[in-house]
Amino acid sequence: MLDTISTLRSQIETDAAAVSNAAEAEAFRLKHLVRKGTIAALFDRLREVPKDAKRETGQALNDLRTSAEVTFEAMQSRFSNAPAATPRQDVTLPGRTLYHGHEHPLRQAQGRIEEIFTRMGFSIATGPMVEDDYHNFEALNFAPDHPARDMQDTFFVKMEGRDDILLRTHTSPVQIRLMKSQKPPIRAIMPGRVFRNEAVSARSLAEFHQVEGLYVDRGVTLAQLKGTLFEFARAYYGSGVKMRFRNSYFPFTEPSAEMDITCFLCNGTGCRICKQTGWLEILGCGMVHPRVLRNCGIDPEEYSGYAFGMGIERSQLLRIGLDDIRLFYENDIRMLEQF
Ligand code: 2NL
Repeated sequence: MLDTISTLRSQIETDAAAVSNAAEAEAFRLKHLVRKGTIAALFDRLREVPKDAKRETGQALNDLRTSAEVTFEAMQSRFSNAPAATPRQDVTLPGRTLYHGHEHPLRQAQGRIEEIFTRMGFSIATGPMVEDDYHNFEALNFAPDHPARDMQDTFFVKMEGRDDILLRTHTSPVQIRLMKSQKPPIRAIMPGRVFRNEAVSARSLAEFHQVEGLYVDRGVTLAQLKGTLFEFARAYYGSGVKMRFRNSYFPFTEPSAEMDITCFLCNGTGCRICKQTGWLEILGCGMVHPRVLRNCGIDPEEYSGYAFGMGIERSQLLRIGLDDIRLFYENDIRMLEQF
């Protein structure tokens, strides 16, 4: 019996050496390792072995079976990893697009405006959105009965014992705080969220964004204001734009102006966005009213200043050539993806 086992071991080794692919490995298993295979057949004959040799013979058979199994497992892992067995890759398939987020177009517009002004020496100042009447209106020379203070234009905040708390209607209160806390020269822009009690339409929202700017020093002039704003307009809207100033009125500036640039969408020939005028209004500005300077502890005999303000939503709509401010707040991915 031990001779038979030895012969089978040689046979198995010969068979194993001849195996060269997965199919032949499977044939090897079917011949030697299954219930009706060569090794099992010898186990069946263990009954015929005399009692005193049973232990040794059984041990030899077990060893044979274990080594055949190990041999088969080695074959299996060798052939199943063979390149021919893995599915082919189609290198012509289109790749998978990786979508990643980006800044909201309003935040992008604010970033561009900030960059242009910081390059010209302005710093960036921020302040509270919940303000009081003094910082939002009174210090800015609004008359006590000015219509902007009306409930219809301003959101007031209910607060025990106070009737002067409101959501800021512009970022000017940040400038008031800055002028009260710092000595000139002051040169800063104030971007931020502002609130007005207005009906939502294509042109206006109750919540939007503004950038205001302020420069206070000795000898600040209207000519410097024009030069600075012109440089801004060229950097932001394109080097080809022309500009014009129209006189205007704000309680906090004197004189006051509004600035137009030539419509860069139609090159001044007239289109839907410029309402056939060839001009786009982009901001309001003026020389800081002496009373506003005095309210902030700055002597208007010694110092002068200019200020300006623009809507961020509006500025971005003009750049894209669209005319519905609500587009920025619908969060339609087809809109946002284009920026
Ligand atoms: C506009 C016009 C403007 C200012 C804002 C300002 C602030 C202080 C003093 C004087 Cl503290 N002026 N800001 C001046 C002129 C125009 O904004 O149409 N904004 C959207």
